[in-house]
This record gives sequence, C-alpha cells and structure tokens, in this order.
Amino acid sequence: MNAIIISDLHIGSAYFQRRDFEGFLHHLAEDRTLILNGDIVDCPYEAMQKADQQVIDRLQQISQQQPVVWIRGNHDNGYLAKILGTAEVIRSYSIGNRLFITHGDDFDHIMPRSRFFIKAFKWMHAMRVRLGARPVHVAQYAKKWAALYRVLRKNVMLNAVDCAAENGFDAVVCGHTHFAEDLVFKGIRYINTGAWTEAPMYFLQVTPDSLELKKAESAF
Ligand SMILES: [Mn+2]
Repeated sequence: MNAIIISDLHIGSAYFQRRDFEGFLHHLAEDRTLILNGDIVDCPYEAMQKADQQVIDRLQQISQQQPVVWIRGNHDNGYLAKILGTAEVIRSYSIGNRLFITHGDDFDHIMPRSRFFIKAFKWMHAMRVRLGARPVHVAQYAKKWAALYRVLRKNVMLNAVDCAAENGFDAVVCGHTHFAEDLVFKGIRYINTGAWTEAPMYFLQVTPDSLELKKAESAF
C-alpha cells in the first residue's frame, strides 16, 4: 500500500499553513491513499472563511478520485457529519501489522486531566499575543516550556508504544503533540507527524516496504 499520512492541519486556525498545504495537495500522487490523522479542522462549530472552506472542498474532491481516510482528532468532534459520504471517518486505521494509525488524544492521559491548567495557559498565551508578542499557535508557544512539553510528548509516545506492542504492531503513528519525531522505543517504531500550524511541516510516506517521515517542502 502506498499512503501519505498527515495530521493536525487545524484548517480554520489563523496559523494553518494554507498555501503550503494547497501546494502539497497539488503535488499529491493519485495512486496514494491520503490519511488525515486528526485535528483536520480547528473548530467544528465556527463558520470557516472562504479560503479555508475551499481547502475542505478540495479534500472532498480528492476523496472522489482516490481513497481518503479521515481519522477523528479531538478538534474534529462534531464536524464529521459534513464530510460523511466522501471520506471514510474512523478512530484508527491500520496497515497490516506494520502500522497502527490514530490521532493520539486517546494516549494523552495528562491534558484531559489538566483542563484548568490548559485553560489558564491558553488564556495567558492569548493575552501575550494581545499585548504584542509574536502570534504563534499555542502549541508552538508551549514548546518554550521544554520540560513540561517533553512530559506531554513522552506520555503520548509511551502509551502509543504500549498499545502497538499489545496489539502486535511494528510501528505506530500519531499527531496531537504538534511535535514531529521518529524513534524506536521497546522495539516499536513511534512516528509523530507534527502539525501544519508551524513550519517545517511533515508527512509520513508509506510504501510497501518503508515508512519515511519527510518535510513537506520535499514533496513540491
Ligand atoms: Mn492538534
């Protein structure tokens, strides 16, 4: 199977790298399955501006020509009904026992338990931007808090690896943390495809015998 896996586009967010993504779709080979691994839209309850809606329309169009799999992320909740019929919408997907694909919010046991802290953190970030700090996605700002961010990332990775091992997979790919990485832990390969809210953006190229995490710019 030939597939391209991407995650965390956050279409509708001010930080969605739309032009780059349009270029990426333009160069997408027709013989690939496109796997959208969660958080494809930023806010399912808000109307999108025209340019963002056009990206969704383009994805729908692509799904009529080649297989598109939409894996639900925590941000996509509530959006699913609008695209049913054109793309397959699921919670996880697997390619044989080679690769387990899921967004990663199910592996995140920290953020859902820290709602108050996260709310306060987002508020602080929004205030900083309002007061003139460089506007970046809140996840990009959170990376400055390196120790804290590492704990969140590691938690998702450890649970993902355990899940893959228990279910007999060689590798697991997630998004959710907005941090691209490719490592091996306890003999399981863990890949994270990062996010399209800050450069560089990444995609995972799946061929019958390889998994390769690549920078999006290499696809143009
Ligand atoms: Mn996300």
